[in-house]
Amino acid sequence: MFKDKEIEKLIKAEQKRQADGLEMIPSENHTSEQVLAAMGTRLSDKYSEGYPGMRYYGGCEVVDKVENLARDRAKELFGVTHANVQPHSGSPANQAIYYALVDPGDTVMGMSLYFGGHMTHGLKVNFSGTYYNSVQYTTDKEGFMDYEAIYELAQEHKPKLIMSGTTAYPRIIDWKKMREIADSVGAFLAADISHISGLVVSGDHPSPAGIVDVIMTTTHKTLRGPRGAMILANGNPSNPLKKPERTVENIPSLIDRAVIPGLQGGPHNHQTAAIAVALGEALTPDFKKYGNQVAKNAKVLSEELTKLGFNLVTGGTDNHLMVVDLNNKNISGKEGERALGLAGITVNKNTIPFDPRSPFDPSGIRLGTPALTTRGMKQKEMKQVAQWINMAVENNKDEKKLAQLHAEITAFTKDFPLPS
Ligand code: DSN
Repeated sequence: MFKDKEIEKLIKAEQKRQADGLEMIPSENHTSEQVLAAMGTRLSDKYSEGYPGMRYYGGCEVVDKVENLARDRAKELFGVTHANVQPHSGSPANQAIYYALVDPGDTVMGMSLYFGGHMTHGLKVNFSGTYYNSVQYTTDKEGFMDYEAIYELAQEHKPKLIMSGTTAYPRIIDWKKMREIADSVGAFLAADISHISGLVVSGDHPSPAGIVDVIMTTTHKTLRGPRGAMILANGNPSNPLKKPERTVENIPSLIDRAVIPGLQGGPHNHQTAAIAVALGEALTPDFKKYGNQVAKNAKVLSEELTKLGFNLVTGGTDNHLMVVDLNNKNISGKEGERALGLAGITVNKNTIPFDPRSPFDPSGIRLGTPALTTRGMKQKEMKQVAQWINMAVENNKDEKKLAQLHAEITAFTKDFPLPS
């Protein structure tokens, strides 16, 4: 495969690590071989700053078609009229939304990272909390979004942009309530659906399309594409040479100008092609079944973990993930992540609402079902996975026992290969 044996060895080692264990970080997934194949192509060699039909380089006639295909599929899938498929990933895509809609120093509002938001939603050490006056909302004590409290905070601070969306929230987001809050202060409303976009496609989570002003999603989580991101909106870009006013109608132009020349250089055309492939897959009935199964699996896993005495933030899940409070198990999130990792179950440590511990060693872990569902696991397997999670947590100091569990899990995974 590779002439570079050092890198070949590492690629094979990572492939084996994924195949021999259970990837349960809810933002991860396994793409199809078709998506992987599109990424390893000559499209990677091509520079094409600009947009289809308006490039700064020659030789873009083929990549124009690639990008248009990705844009058309994105529009069809999410029911919008404009798609920008060039953001290199989620954080740069959110940066483009800020750049397009607000000025440095303006007030912006988003969910605190420590309550399930994202660092680009206004964390003080992130650009979004440094260049903008960021106001952060939290959840209630049980971990549910508290729309009344968010409304009150908006009245107090009058943000110009509200970022709604989450990375560690196990429940449905009420886009209409967020719209009412944004309208009450005249703010732009953005939805970051990176975690749930696959569930939006399958109908397991309501779509924000037609409710919010602009949508951002990464392409590699439940959507199961390559790493990357898209920004979606309604309306059509206007004359690219004229600076648009900051209005809702102008969001397509504002976003396109923010991505390039505002923030990025050349699009990654191999990545765009792989996004087009993933979107093509997401348009099939099989993908809808996949999303439905992700949600069913998460529900069963959450019920089984609860039966085994685990405390789940909000008491369960409505989507693909759950946040488990390990306080009653007498281990920290960091220790939980380590023990599960040794058993071959990859999760990440995570804060719980009002966490008394530090984010570097918080009280909880975050886990989800997108990658296991891609491998064909269903409700029956989730019951077994819950048992393994429990055994790993119960035996977290016993390295021998954890190694035995890993061997057992590796044997089990042989019936659930990575996509081929
Ligand atoms: N890193 C992603 C996650 O794990 O949710 C968010 O960007």
